[in-house]
Amino acid sequence: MSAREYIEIEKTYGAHNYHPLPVVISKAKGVWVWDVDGKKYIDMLSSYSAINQGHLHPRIVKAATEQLERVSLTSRAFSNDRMGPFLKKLCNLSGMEMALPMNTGAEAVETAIKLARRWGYQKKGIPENEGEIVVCAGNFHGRTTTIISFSSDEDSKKGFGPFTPGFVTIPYNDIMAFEKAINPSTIGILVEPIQGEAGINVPSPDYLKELKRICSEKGILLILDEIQTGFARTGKMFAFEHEGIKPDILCVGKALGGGLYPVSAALSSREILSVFTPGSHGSTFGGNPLACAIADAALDVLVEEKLAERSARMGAYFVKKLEEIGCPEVREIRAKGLLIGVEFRLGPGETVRPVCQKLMEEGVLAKDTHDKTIRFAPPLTITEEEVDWAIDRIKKVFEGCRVKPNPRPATAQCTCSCPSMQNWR
Ligand code: IF1
Repeated sequence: MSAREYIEIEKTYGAHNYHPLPVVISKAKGVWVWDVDGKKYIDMLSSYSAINQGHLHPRIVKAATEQLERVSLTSRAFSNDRMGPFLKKLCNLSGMEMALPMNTGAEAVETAIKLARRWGYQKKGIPENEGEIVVCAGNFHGRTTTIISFSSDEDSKKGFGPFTPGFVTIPYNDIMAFEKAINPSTIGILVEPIQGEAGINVPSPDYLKELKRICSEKGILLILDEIQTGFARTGKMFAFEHEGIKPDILCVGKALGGGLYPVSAALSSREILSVFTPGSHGSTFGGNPLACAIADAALDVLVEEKLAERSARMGAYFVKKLEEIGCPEVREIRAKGLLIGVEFRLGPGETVRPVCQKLMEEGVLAKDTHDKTIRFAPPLTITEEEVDWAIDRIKKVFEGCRVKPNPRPATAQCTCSCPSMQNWR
């Protein structure tokens, strides 16, 4: 079948909840992917930082195939020989005392919300059902109904009400706003160390440290969502390490699964996690032996290949090369390690999708976030030569095309027939 035929079948039988670039990937290895016509591309998205170790890392694939010869799923009705050792490794790596394994990032965040609420009622003495969790405008924490209840992105929440109460929104990177929001019902704050989807928003240097100071003083919880920033993406194993603090609850996912399998977890102290008793929370696949074997190997790769140090080094190199392009259309480059956002000067209604389309034609797969920013987040295994390969093509596109207005149509100008598609993910 041709690429066009694959796209047609996908549009006929798949819901149109995405507007993907017209590329049909059939093979991947390391930082490279190939489409059905054999054309090679460099992956600058890493499935939103879920492929930090590179596509199909041999050690992680080996761990998966060996485990598939043994046992894949037992449920938590019984124990298995992979979960305990994996959770011990994850706790030691993050400095947290205990972990609750789940599957997707949203499930880890939902787990953290339930954990924080029950702690608020049982340990802090907040009256039942009156607890408040502070969140930040521009957040992205997943797509469940409770999580989108506190989203500030209309596309993510319109038409999905009624919404879950108990969340108070403040501006991101605003310490005074957090202090003002705190009241006797406040349980804590849920926040991303760097806001990914909002456009790679890197906060002030001491933001997390200040949040932690206030939470400690007030006896409330700092809940960090490191599902996108975790596992070496920002140049440290976890973004909170840049500020020398630790969260009370930590949500992780994406790259924990080594690009092979959905693996996530909510981590905390024994004291906080003690509010979960048998029957109070769970999941069919959470902590399954296949997930744990894969994640165990995924952690080993991060540590033994020193991917955090590599992310810091290659991120600095990548940003330097982007700055040297000197594209007048670029308003700002924001980065931490290999989490890089390039924001363009655009008029209202314009998007950078045409730039991403041209990058794709040159062999660079990247995605815009919130219309004006292109995210460059390659696998952390990327070499200097591979960055140079990408930069040569990025330079050609940035220099060659003035970012054309791409008015947000009442109906999509996309190739798909759905009228409601406003932007693409
Ligand atoms: C989509 C965005 C990124 C996340 C953070 C929790 C989750 C995510 C910080 C939930 C997931 C993914 C979801 C995917 C696109 C992508 C995304 F554009 F949606 F916002 F990365 F920025 N916390 N992010 O980034 O994890 O349940 O997906 O495993 O939904 O379109 P998940």
